[in-house]
Amino acid sequence: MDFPKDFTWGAATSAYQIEGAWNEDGRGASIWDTFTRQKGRIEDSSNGDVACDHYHRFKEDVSLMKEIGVKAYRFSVSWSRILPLGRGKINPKGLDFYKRLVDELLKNGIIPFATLYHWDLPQALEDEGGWRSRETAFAFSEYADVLSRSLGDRIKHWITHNEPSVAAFSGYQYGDHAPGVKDLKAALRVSHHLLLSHGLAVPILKKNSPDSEIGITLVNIPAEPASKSAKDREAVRSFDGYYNRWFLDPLYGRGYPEDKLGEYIQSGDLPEREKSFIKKDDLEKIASPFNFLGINYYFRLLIKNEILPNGEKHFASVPPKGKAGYTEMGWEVYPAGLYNALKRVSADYNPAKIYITENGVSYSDGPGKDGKVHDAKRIEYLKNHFLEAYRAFKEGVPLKGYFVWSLLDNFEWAKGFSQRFGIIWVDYKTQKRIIKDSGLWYRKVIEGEKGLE
Ligand code: IFM
Repeated sequence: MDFPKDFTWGAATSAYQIEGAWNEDGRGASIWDTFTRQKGRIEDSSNGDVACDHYHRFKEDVSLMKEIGVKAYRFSVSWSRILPLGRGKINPKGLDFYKRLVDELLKNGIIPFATLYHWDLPQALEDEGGWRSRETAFAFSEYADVLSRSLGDRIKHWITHNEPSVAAFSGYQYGDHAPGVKDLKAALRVSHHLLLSHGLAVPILKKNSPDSEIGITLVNIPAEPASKSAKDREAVRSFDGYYNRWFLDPLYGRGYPEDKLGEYIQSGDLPEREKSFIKKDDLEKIASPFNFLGINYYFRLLIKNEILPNGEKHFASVPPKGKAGYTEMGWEVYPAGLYNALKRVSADYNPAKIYITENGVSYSDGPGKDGKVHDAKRIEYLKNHFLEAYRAFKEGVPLKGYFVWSLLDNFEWAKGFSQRFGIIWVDYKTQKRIIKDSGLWYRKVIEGEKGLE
């Protein structure tokens, strides 16, 4: 591997998953505070009230980043720390926390990449309809304005949204994420308002932070047909339209994919075009030019065609044939999928810059008798994914950086604390941190030591 010297090796986290301090210094409630308190929502009945207590320990965490040698840190901002009710009254203590965090990063030579929305909508906005309401997109642009006016001098890399597909579909179609709604109609509305909010925020961020770069992060799920049949290939296209093209196409100025629009209008999941919540000019706003595309990659899916009892054509995922490795999330380990995702996005949409804004793995290895964490499987996983990213880079994909998910073990949403993605171990009782072997190995990769592959 011979990435250029300025390649941005980083690590990523998000606010609700690590910060804790859920009711301190004027922070308002978010939908995850509500959701985690509902019975049966979270596998181990935990919540992010304390999590990694990063709010109080951010200096220690920055010093660990420095020890690992990451060049950049991707974190998210808690909207309800800044605007406790989602809009209107600003909470200066919330802004102050992120100023202190960013100053600490800069002091240590670490580039901050700030994500505005990583799923923690202020509960006050949810009470007014949340992302189902168009007004939330405008509240988001107010939040982007407040944040970038205050931190635009220090932060030069902004990411509007993290994985809007997950926010829309897990939050509103499957209901396994906050706010726990199960309704495809709602999810499609939400996806549009998320994209619209991105489009509204881009010019605001540009204005308030003029020499910065702005992007959006999408999780890419490369799909492959389960067989060679035409039906399975058609099902792959349908899945890809649902999960990938639905977001990529409008961001890159193509509007929503016609095949999916037609399908949803026919099934009644989208209103007829003239009555639609997709208003004139929205698509132009969504396609507002931005600087980089963030790609998160975890797994591919093998897709087969399925006819539902009501005759509707559908897709389903099937397990791969033969022996496959799985992570503790139950996801197939498939490094070539990262290469495929990068090549495909690059060929079809031609983004000027791509960052892998998340990739990593959940394995629960903890401290051994020697007090160290020997997570050899994570090293193997990362190594193989780095190599696939490098393969794509060598073939011309404009890959500028790679953020490992995650810096710290943390609160894994519906799975609570049962999953550990960190390159740093966190003991949730004592809040002690230990850099895992993978973190020490990552340092060598970043330093450019030869022979690691
Ligand atoms: O922990 C999540 C993160 O918040 C978003 N991307 C996937 C990760 C692993 O599930």
